[in-house]
Amino acid sequence: MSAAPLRVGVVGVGLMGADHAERLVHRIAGADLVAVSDPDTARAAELADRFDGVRAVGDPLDLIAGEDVDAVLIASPGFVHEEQVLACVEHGKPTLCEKPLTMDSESSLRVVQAERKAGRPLIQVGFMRRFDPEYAEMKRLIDSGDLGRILLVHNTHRNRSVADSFRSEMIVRDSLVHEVDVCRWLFGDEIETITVHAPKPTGEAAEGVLDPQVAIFRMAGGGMATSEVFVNSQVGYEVRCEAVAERGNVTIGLGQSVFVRRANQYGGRIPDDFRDRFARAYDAEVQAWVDASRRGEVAGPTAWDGYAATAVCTAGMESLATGRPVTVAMAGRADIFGGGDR
Ligand code: ISE
Repeated sequence: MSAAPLRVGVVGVGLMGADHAERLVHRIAGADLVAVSDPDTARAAELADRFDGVRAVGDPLDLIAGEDVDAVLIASPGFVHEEQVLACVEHGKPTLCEKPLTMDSESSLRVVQAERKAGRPLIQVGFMRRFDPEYAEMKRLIDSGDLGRILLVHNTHRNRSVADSFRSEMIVRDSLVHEVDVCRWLFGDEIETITVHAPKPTGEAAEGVLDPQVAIFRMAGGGMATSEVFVNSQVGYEVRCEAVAERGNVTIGLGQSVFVRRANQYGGRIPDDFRDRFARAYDAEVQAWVDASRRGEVAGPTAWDGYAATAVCTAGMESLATGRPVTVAMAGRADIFGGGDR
């Protein structure tokens, strides 16, 4: 492990990027935040001013090339990820890229190929749920084999509300992508076919947006999963997952806050959004990235995981549009890695 702290630049300082910047400064060991970048230069400058020794950079590609930047955390919108991740790879910089890796499977494959050509793993994809203590325990139990083989997974994913610009296909590409990764990870298997159904939409969604949606995955090894994604539920942030195995089942996300009784009512708190619900997961994810980067390694979800998830979502967006099951088209792993493990 390098003795010097990892000098990190954050690209994109919207909700998630600003949250990661705070995290890097206040909660992550072995890292120094040195630069931030955003098309909204005033927002980047305002964030940089909050910390000592952090510069605001106009062009994200300048930040990525910066000699004072060892590693890059990309929290910009998905449509600029390909260019930014490829620039990181070109400069040989370890990168933590928020999901989705890119907008479609072809561009994600280009990223996998570029990393392969660079000759060493550099990319971690921000599927933070793998670092959540509840999901991690669920995975441990499933992998222990004590409950037998995993047969089914049922996911629920609800946001209180989203901006009107969050369209139907984004529910697949930006939200359901988490369930795609969770299912690949829990089953240890690829998703072969995806079907996305939409009931009559809620009146709380923007005009023309199909919300909620229900996706069905068929895993290559015969498992199945269902996922409800409802991004304008009006309630709060609710993520639940139940894995059904041959001799038992595991549920996470039932809520762990204190239980209060008051004025003839009882109940606990529902988190506001993902930064709140998954705060510990984000901390663990970024710490794992910093530690691995200082060792010259990559931890957690890889560029291949990002590509596989994008390939499933590309098929999912087609299913949403056509109403039919769509077979996921993916390059063979061996064609890219020649039988190697990454
Ligand atoms: C957002 O981008 C996230 O990644 C959240 O985890 C997810 O719940 C939300 O639906 C997405 O828009």
